[in-house]
Amino acid sequence: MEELLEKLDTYRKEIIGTEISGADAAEAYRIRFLGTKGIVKNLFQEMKNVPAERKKEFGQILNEFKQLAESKYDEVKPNAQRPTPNANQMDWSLPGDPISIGTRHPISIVRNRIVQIFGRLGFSVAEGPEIEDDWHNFTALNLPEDHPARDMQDTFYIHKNPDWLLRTHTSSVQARVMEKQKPPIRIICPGRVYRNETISARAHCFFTQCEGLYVDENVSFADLKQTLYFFVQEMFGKSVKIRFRPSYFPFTEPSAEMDISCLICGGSGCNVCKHTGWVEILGSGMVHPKMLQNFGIDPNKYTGFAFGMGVERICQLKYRINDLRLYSQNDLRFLKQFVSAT
Ligand code: 2NL
Repeated sequence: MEELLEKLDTYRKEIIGTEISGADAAEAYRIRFLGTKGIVKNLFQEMKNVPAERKKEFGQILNEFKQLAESKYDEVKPNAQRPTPNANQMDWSLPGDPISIGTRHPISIVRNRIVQIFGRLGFSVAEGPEIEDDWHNFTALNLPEDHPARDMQDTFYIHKNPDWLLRTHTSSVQARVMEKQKPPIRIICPGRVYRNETISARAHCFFTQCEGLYVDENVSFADLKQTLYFFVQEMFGKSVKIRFRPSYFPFTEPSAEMDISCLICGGSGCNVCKHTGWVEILGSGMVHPKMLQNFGIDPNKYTGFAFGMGVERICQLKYRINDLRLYSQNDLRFLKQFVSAT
């Protein structure tokens, strides 16, 4: 009997002292104390072992204990049981819960727009692997062994096999197309590329590139200029002007970087264009004859132009985004500002 009273005391302390949160904990409590094989049931079964003269006293104690156990459960029951809906009490005319369909990522919007503009000029989309081999990313593209882009500091290599790396540009896709397909080739290659960079507002270890390649007979620098001029007018508006500055890329000769007149100040000078009136948007040039040869394309018969642009950069100019990190932070306050059907 004394033993039973001690047990009861321990259980009482447990009931008062434990905090029950959530449906699972409430159900576990119910089974432990109030279930068909629970503590309360067991204690009532002990009744038969209690001496006759103390049965009344023990019965009272047990009843109080049962009430305590039940009242604790009543407190947490709302969490444990979902009310069963009663068809007569339901208001069927209430509107349903809205389904949020989200918005397209700004990089997707701009990439789709680039693809659409070049699509109208007869360019089709080509895609390839993000994990590349040295040949398609560097060697085939006329990037020699000692080129700084090949430095461990600039490129992510795969430890197990240093012949594999994360592509640093989508030129590797163009290399794969030229391997298989003969001219005319007119492709646009959007995709993610990787550089071993410290992340800041102006640099990231990955970005989205969009390269283009046109190889055929009689393709000239004039075609390159007019194609890219058409592109910026479609992307940024008819009033945009362009200019080319001589530059260097290992896979093109001659090479040029293209600027557009500043969208913010229209050319009169502001912070965005650093008071020059111009902002750089892409690199381009005539495909190096050596590269064509690498793929068995006769450079005496065929010529081509190529260009490459960072989609983040185009997006930055179009939507005035001042920090590259915003693109990959998944902050809804940023993402919700972009709405597009395509
Ligand atoms: C840039 C500059 C460029 C190319 C990419 C290319 C590809 C092949 C052959 C020749 Cl397969 N050229 N790509 C050419 C010039 C510039 O990109 O600033 N990109 C973000």
